[in-house]
Amino acid sequence: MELSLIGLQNAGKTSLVNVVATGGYSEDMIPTVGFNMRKVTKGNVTIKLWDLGGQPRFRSMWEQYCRAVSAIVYVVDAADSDNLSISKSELHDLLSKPSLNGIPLLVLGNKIDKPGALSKQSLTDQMDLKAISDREVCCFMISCKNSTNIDSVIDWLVKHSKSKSYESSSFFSIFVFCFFFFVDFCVII
Ligand SMILES: Nc1nc2c(ncn2[C@@H]2O[C@H](COP(=O)(O)OP(=O)(O)OP(=O)(O)O)[C@@H](O)[C@H]2O)c(=O)[nH]1
Ligand SMILES: [Mg+2]
Repeated sequence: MELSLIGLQNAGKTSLVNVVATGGYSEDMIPTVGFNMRKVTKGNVTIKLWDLGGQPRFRSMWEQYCRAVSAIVYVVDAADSDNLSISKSELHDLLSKPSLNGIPLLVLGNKIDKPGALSKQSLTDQMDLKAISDREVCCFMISCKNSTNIDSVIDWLVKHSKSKSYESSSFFSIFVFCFFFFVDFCVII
């Protein structure tokens, strides 16, 4: 499965990739220039993660990297109330693109270890997540620093990769069934 990680600069996207991939966390992070691609294997699922830069100059490429993915993961710094309204408008702008219609969305409120971090209810309200009705939306509050709720994030990602592969394998089975039915039919005739 392929996923895109987006959100404003400093939200903790690259930290999340590191925690999911290796469990490692560092305070000394270099802002992502452009994007990074990492492949992470969990059980029998391999996830290709596009970790995109969150600075304003990189936001115009978010849509392009979200088009073919199974899910969009949007990371928000839940302790940075000053930038919450920008984060909200960037998210809603992105989701208004017709090319991204219906792609499931996972919103992660990160840095809940910090004093003053929002609750899940406040984040849901302030990001206006209830207004998103054209796709599946899920929200978790996490801390990359303390590895809080990282297991729930991984479970969600694996579950969504399974439903995708299940869907494609069912389509494949139906196709094979129809093909042999048609061949039998021609032979009988
Ligand atoms: N307290 C705290 N700090 C965090 C947490 N996650 C990330 N950080 C810090 O936030 C800063 C930015 O993290 P990055 O992972 O580089 O953020 P980013 O979203 O990838 O930023 P860009 O690449 O510029 O878009 C770093 O100093 C991290 O150590 C967290 O859960 N708690
Ligand atoms: Mg980064």
